[in-house]
This record gives sequence, structure tokens and C-alpha cells, in this order.
Amino acid sequence: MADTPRYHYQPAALKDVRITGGFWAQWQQAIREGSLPAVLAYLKSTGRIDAIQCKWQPGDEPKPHIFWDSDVAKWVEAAAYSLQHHPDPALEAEVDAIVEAYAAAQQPEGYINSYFVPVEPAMRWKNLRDWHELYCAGHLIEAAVAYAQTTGKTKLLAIMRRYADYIDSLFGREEGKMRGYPGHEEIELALVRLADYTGEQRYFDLAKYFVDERGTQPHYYTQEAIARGDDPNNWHWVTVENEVSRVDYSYNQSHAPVREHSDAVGHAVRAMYLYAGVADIAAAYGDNDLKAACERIFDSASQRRMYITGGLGSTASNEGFSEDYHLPNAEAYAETCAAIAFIFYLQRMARFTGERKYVDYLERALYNAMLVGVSLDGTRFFYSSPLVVRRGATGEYSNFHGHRVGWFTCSCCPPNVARLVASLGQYLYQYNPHEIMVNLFAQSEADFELADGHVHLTQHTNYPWEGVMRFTLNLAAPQAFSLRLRIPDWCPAYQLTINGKPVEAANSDGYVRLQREWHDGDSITYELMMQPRRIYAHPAIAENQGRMVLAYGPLQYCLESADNDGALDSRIIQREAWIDPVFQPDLMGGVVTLQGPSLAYQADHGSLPLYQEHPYPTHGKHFTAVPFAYWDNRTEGDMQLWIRESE
Ligand code: FUB
Ligand code: ZN
Repeated sequence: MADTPRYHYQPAALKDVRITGGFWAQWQQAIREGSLPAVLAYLKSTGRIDAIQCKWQPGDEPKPHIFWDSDVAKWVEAAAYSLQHHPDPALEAEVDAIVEAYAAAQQPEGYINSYFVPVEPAMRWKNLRDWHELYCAGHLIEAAVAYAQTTGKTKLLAIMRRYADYIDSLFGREEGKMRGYPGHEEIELALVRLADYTGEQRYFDLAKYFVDERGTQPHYYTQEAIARGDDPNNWHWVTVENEVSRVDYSYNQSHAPVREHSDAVGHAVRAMYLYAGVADIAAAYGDNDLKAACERIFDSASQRRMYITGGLGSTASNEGFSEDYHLPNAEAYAETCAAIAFIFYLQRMARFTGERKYVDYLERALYNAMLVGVSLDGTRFFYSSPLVVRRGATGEYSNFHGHRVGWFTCSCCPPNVARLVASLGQYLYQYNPHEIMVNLFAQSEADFELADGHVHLTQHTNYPWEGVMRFTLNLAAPQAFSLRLRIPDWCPAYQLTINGKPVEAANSDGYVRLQREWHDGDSITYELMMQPRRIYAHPAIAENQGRMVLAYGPLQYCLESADNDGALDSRIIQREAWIDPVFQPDLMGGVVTLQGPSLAYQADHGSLPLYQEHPYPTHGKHFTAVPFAYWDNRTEGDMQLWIRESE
């Protein structure tokens, strides 16, 4: 079934968009050749694949974990997307083996979980607040839909439909059902994907039930804790310090019914998966209250609680949001999964409203907070991403997360990056019967079925290293429709030609809107002015005052020890210093660096007095800044995103 028409726009489907070269083709290759094999090897060596068989016995090592299935599911989903345009029988065979294992492990009533079946069968559905059965089910549903969409193979889909039907029989407001909902949201958006793909209304209704029930009174998590014999107040996710402990359900966004939510709170991944599903439900049911809640959350997150990179999560204790303007750099949690979940949510809001701002934030998170999560070769990952990393006097890093690694005990991020990058084609364009919107710029080819016929669109570009896009339209017959090209929020000016002739096109709600009758072979050249920029922080973020972040196009830039010696934290760039973009073809696969003059303090600090009554001397020093997403791909070292600036 085609993607839902309930949204004002639908994304061009992955099968209809091929990334043909340039920046994102390089990254997709890294995912295909680096991440997919590397993550699969870890899934196997850590026991996650074997665990699917549910043969664990007391005393066996390793013991399965409550959300191992989600790691496997995200890898299957990533593999499915990769297979869309890069057939690979060996990869497909690995997926098929996993599907067979799930087929064998599915319980007679439909239940699937590689932890609860063998380890704690009596505890199924007993602690929705902390355990992850519905979360794992959601990820497996997404994997099943993706694998069916890209390969046509429906065995996993049939397995997960059975499981979804079983879940539907257990949860709801009807007599005899549990009034529960997931402690870690995700299944909401997954059920909408299942509903879209199968055309089954009841999966929409189940997703809507999970959204509507969340945070209602009497509170389900309190009641289920009492039923288990636990003290509901003795819960580990307590965010109030130095007070009598109290349960704070904002951790999992169940502090209030969703329609009343206004601040982005709690665990960031949970929050953004939830609101992605809420946007889906708001669109499916034409629910303006839910839509308004989604808009309030966007304002709260993007205007007061987001890192400049698009990263979310200021505190490790809840892996999530804290207070307005509390955005510490060294301690930034900014989990890679949170950036990905934010992208899911923003894409849905863009489809809902057609408003450019959602794509601007999506692009920001994509090129910075998400992309920093993976190494250039696709085999190492950040879980959380600090905005500064510096060695202490002993040479030790002050941040525990100053270096990418291949795997984590809790390894949600690696397969999540893989599925996002492998599926990137479906983020480039959205359309309706009369309009194509170009949201992201990437060398690609795409096909659209509009009201009056088929359109083949080719986009040639070296973005984000250059701001020029050349579009060509191929049509069977002349056709009238509107082509909208996004004007990124960072772009001060643009130029346009159609078939070589300059065209004046006004900024129409953040897009260049070209409404005309198009002919086969029509070409459009769209040039975004790109120049190094400086970005400053709101005065309430005290740590960033007197500092700025360098940016070029959608990329933010940092200083890294590999290019700059001495203390990066005390390097100063003067307000008027001229900064040059320099394309370096041999650096990290070819990147634009930003270069210019800066001031540095004397390297030999030891000879200086501890205090003195006049400023310490500085001397001129050339600086080179690299894209934040590319740091930590060479020698281990320090990194500084917010750079000191002087008049
Ligand atoms: O709980 C499952 C995943 O592990 C979350 O999404 C991440 O934040 C990590 O806690
Ligand atoms: Zn993660």
C-alpha cells in the first residue's frame, strides 16, 4: 500500500530515490561496507543472534538482555534499506537466517522476546515502565515492514503481524484488556508503518490507544508496580536530588496525558520516538490537539533545549532533557539515537505542515549530531557526543566519551545510524499530486507519480562542499506542477536559472516556488550562497558567551588537535578575521576545511606566573577547522566546537 495520503505530503519512497554519488553516497558506502558487517559481527559475538533461539539456561553466559532484540531488528532494517539499491545475496541470506530464527522462536500465541521467553517467562508484561517488550516489538515491526518493502519478502512481516495482533488482543480500553503502554516508546510509530503497509486500520487504532492512554490517571505504572508487589515510589528514575525520593514519570513522558505536553522532558530518545508517533496519529485522525502538542514540543526542544548540533540530551542521569538553556559542552549527552529520533519526528512534522523550519532542524541534526555518531569507515561509533574534549594534565581525557568505539554494552546507536543513513533517500523529497518539494540536497535520481503523470528528477551536486544544484526534469509530456526548492535558514542569498536563463524567484515560505508547465529536459540551476559563518549562543548559556561556532553550509566546524597544536580551548579567533573555505581532496575523503588567523597563548605555560596585572601575551597562529562530524577520524586528540572570539 502506498504511503498514507493523510499527511499533506508524502516522502518519495526509498525505491524511487537513488543516491548516485557525492557526499551521501560515500557515507552509504561506509554503512554498507563498514557498519553492516561490523555490527553483525558484534551481534553474533555478543550472543544477540544466538539468543533469538530462546535456548538460554540458568548459568549460561552470556545472559540475554531485555532489549537485545531491538539491536538485531535495527540491523535487519538497515540491511533491508541497503538491499533496495545494492542487491547482496550474502547479506540477504544473513537476514533470512535471522527471520527463520524468529519464526522458530515465536510462541504459539504470537509472543516474541529473546529475554522474557527463556529468562523470566513469568514476568511478561509485568513491568511496562522499565522493561522493553513493546519497544522491541516496535523495532521488529519496523524491520519487518522495511524488509517487505525493499525485498518483497513477507515472512518476517507475517510473524510480526501475528505478534501485533496478539499485542492488540492484550492492550486497550476494552473490558479485560491491560490499560498499559510502553515505558520506552517506539511501537507507536512502528504500528503506523504497519498500518500503512498492510492497510489495517486496527494497527492505527492500537497506536492511537497507546498515545491516548499515556499519562492518564489512575497511573498505570503505579498500579502495575503495586500489582507486582513493588513500591511504586521506589523507582530508580528519580530526577529530584536532595529531596525525599519521588517518582517522576516525566522520564518516560507519562507525567501527563500527551495532549497536555508542552516541554520536551525526560529521556530524549523516548521523547522523540513518542512525538514522531504522535505526529503520525495526529495526521491519521486529524487531531489538532495532538498536532498542537507536537508543535509545543518542537518549540521547547529547538528553542531552549537543543545543542547547536541538533543534539538532544543535556544530562547523563536521565539520558535526556534537563532545564531550559542547560546545555553543558563537556558533559553533553547528545545521544546519537536521540538525534536520529529527532530526525524521525522532524520529517513527520515537515510532511504534516510543509513548513521549512522542520527541515532546517532536520538538516542540522543530520549533518552534525547524527553524523558525528559514526566514523568515516562506518565501523566505530559515538554513543554520546561531547562538544568539547580535552586531555587533563595527565593526558587522560576528562570525558569518558572522547573517542568512538566499535561497540557498547548498550549498543542501540550503531545499528540506528546504519538504518538512518541507509534510508536517507527517503528524506530528500516530499510531494503531493501537484507539487514536488526538494528538502535536502544530494546527488540523486528520483521518480514521482503526480496528478498528471510521471516525473523523473535528476539532481547533480557536490553539496555540502558546494552550494550549486543542477536539476533536470524528464517527462513523457508537458506537465504543470509546482517545484519547490528549499532555501536553507543558513543561506543569505541564492540564484536561479531555468534552461540557462536567470529567473527571479521570491522566497515563498522558505522555498523557491516554481509553478509552471514543465517540459522534458527542462533544467534548473539553483545556487545557494555559501560562505563561512559564525553562530553565537543565547545569553542564558553562560558557558558559550564570548565564543562562537564556525559553520559552512549545514556543517558546523571544530578545532581538532590533528590540525592545531596547543590548548584548543584558549585559541582565539578575532571578530574581523577573514576565514577561507579550502577544499582538501586528500583529507578524510575530501572535505572543505575552514582556515584563517587566530591568536594562541604561549605554549610553555610553566614559565608564566599564576596571576598577573596585565593580560597574558598571545601570538598569531594559523587555524584549521574541520567539520564536527569528521573529528576523531585521525589521531586521538582534543576537540573544541565553541571557539573563543575577541573584538
Ligand atoms: O533503552 C533502550 C535504549 O538504550 C535507549 O533508547 C537508549 O537511550 C539507551 O538507554
Ligand atoms: Zn543509542
